[in-house]
Amino acid sequence: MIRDPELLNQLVDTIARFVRERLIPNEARLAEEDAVPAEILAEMKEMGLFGLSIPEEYGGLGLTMEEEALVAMEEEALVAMEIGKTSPAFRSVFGTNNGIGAQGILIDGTEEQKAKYVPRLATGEILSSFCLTEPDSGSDAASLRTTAVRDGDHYVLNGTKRYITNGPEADLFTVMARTDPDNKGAGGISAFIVEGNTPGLIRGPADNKMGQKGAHTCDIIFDNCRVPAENIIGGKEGQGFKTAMKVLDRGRLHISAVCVGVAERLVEESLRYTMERKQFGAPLAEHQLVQAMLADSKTEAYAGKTMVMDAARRKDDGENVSTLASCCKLFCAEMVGRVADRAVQVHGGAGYMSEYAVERFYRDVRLFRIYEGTTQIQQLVIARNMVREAS
Ligand code: COS
Repeated sequence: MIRDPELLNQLVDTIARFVRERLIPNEARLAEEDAVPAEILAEMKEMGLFGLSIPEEYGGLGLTMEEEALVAMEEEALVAMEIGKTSPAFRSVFGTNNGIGAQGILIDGTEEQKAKYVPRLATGEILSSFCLTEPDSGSDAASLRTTAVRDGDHYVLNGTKRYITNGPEADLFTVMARTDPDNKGAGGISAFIVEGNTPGLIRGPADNKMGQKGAHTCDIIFDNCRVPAENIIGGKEGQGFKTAMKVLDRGRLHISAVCVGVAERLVEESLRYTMERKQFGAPLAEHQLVQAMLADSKTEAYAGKTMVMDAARRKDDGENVSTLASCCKLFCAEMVGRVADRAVQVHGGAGYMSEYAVERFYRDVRLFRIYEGTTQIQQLVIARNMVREAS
């Protein structure tokens, strides 16, 4: 649902200018320092980027899913028209506050929890993070082992969370932990809001990743970490797994939009390069085998965009889009992988060199097929929902 096209256009224009004038000139620094420069972070906060999808009553811009998807795609697409070197890490720093870091509180939190934390998430005053994955629990999220034992008016958390995005810098964590030791499945899990400075919350060293430099992950270790009982999301035990799944339904749509944006960016990169470079006496873009790759990438990016916009609209209309979100994530994450592969291919030897953006994107997009549920988990969710609905 797009509420006011003119206002949305203004927002997209402002973001485009920011990308052109501030992000692109700082890309080399981002990669070199493996960190978003402090002044860029301050400007992102100033612009309201941390609260794009947070409701207006909590100080955000309150974008609908369709608006958010458009902005998410547009950012990448607009960058594409510029010099052509940027990193999804710029988005990652504020994306979590709009997405998996804040949505657990927004979707299932009590009014008190929302009032206490969400306004500060919307301004970027605090950074957030989502702790589900563990060393022995990834795709099988319901098997998590982190425990939360009630002790008076606190819960005591023990366990390790792994590959936690924004872990090194987050001020606020949504943590899924087992409150019922006798229930080894989803029903034994609760979600907690844990402040980053709570004694017993220990951050491991930053992970050394394949790509997405500037976006950091690490282990988060809970060692007798005492969390006020009032910080259990929604005030009820046993709801945490469902909260996590609802957060991921939304997150999967957002990631799909990002995949489409990156794919459009890569199509632009591929087109520009193949129109400039000549072989056999003509630009590469006029050779039919190259044209086939350009056309396939354009078509697939368009298909992904259409899917994401449809699912986002349905979500805004109140439909349960769990299956469709997984369809989008499955298709778009795989699609951008193919598009990135073709982008390297049409660049030839240049595509293997780090001064060309496609080399970096080739590594960056690999993550889309893994996080927020692997491709195989999306297949499982889709098929299970199909069977459930039919029976
Ligand atoms: N929304 C609301 N509730 C949901 C839900 C959703 N999207 N999906 C599942 N649930 C509920 C189920 O209805 C069920 O509730 P009841 O017990 O009341 O019936 C409960 O949650 C357990 O669901 P289910 O039995 O389907 O759980 P499983 O353990 O079989 O696993 C999968 C479900 C595999 C889909 C889940 O573990 C998953 O998504 N894994 C991937 C995790 C992931 O994405 N990790 C990435 C880390 S975050 S970057």
